[in-house]
Amino acid sequence: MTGLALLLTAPAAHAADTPLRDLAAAEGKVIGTAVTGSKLTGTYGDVAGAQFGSLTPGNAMKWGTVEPAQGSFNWAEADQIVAFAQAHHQQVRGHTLVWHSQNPSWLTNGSWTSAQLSGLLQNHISTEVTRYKGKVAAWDVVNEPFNEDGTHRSTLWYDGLGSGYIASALTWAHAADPDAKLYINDYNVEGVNAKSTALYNLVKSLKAQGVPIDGVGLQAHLILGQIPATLQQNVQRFADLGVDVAITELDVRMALPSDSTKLAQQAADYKSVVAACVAVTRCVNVTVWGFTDSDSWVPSTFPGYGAATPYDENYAPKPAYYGIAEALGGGTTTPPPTGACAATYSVTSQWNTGFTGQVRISCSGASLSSWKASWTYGAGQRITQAWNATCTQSGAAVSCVNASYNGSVPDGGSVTFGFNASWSGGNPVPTVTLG
Ligand code: 9MR
Repeated sequence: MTGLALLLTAPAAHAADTPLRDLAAAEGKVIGTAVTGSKLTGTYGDVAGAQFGSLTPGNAMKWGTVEPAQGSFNWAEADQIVAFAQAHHQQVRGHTLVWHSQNPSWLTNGSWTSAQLSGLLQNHISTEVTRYKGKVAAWDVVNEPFNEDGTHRSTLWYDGLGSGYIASALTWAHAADPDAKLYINDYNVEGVNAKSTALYNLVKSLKAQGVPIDGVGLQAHLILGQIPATLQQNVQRFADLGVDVAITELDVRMALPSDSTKLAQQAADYKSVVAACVAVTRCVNVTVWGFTDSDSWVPSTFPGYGAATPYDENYAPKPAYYGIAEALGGGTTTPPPTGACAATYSVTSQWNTGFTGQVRISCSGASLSSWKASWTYGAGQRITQAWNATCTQSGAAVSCVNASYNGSVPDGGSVTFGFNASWSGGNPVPTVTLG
């Protein structure tokens, strides 16, 4: 069997495009990604280093990671990420000092007086912030303090220390590194709603009390086609309080499987989020929560959902990557098609005067609703009969269009058609063009 595949589009990485970090810098912004330390080699490391100006350890700086047993510290992954960032002239966003989740069991299972709890928290914050003094540009000091209705979440910290734990944590962090920018970070606070208004009121009151608060982090774990309409307005109202704003954990999840329509919507969604940040001077950083679909929390947390990041699992940039680039002013970048459909021509049997041929049209990351496959015979071959397509031949030019029932080629699917033809002298394989 002889085969020839023709790629219609070029889905490969576009190395010549201006890196996102440079586009962002030209806008006075920083584009970042969450990373997993053990993966920072090979292509993952290359992309993380080249495209992003800021790294957030996805898990490496959480209390449960850094102090799994009381007084026994494990800084290995955090140190590695910080060293990588320094080598690549990147900022680090420290994540996170005070949270209700991913705490060590010795802490959560302990029974502490509020004085003990306060001492533990102060010690944790001082130890970690001091270790990375001058190396972490911004800390998510407090993570996810609110319920959806804007009341304080019941946590180890709130329950044991009252709402004042937030001001205390910020004050302790500031004492350990006065130059680090200190943030409160939460999810579902991207648009104007009860939760973001509670965060707004908290920041306003902390500012009024002189508590060191420099920024708010809007996580932005978003759903395809559901970017809050009030995002930019919300970013602006925080900026107007006199704090910086960062989009700290951006991803846009979709019901799987992805297809070209969803990927185009995702590109628009990423673009609109980044554009909202670009539009507000005090929005300083947009960080994606993992840059590749191979390193995302989404599929395991939301079964049936995924494809939430700007690169696919093989590190090829998706339309979302180009959506980000466009919002950062990379206007000359033309997003490539989301994938490719390929036509493979093969001779399945051949005898002294004739042969049977087949063309398979397969799509990956793209789809077709109708198709036409064309080629030119170079040695006088003539189609005599075709099935699953209507083929016409004029001179050497052959053109086959889909039958009424097989025009649609889904993303990840294929269709085939066959034909008989005559030949003499030679039967070279032609190049098939899809149109
Ligand atoms: O990406 C993190 C994932 O690897 C962890 O399993 C998960 C545990 O909750 O935490 C993820 O990161 C979270 C971040 O720290 C805070 N906001 C929500 C993120 C997604 O869960």
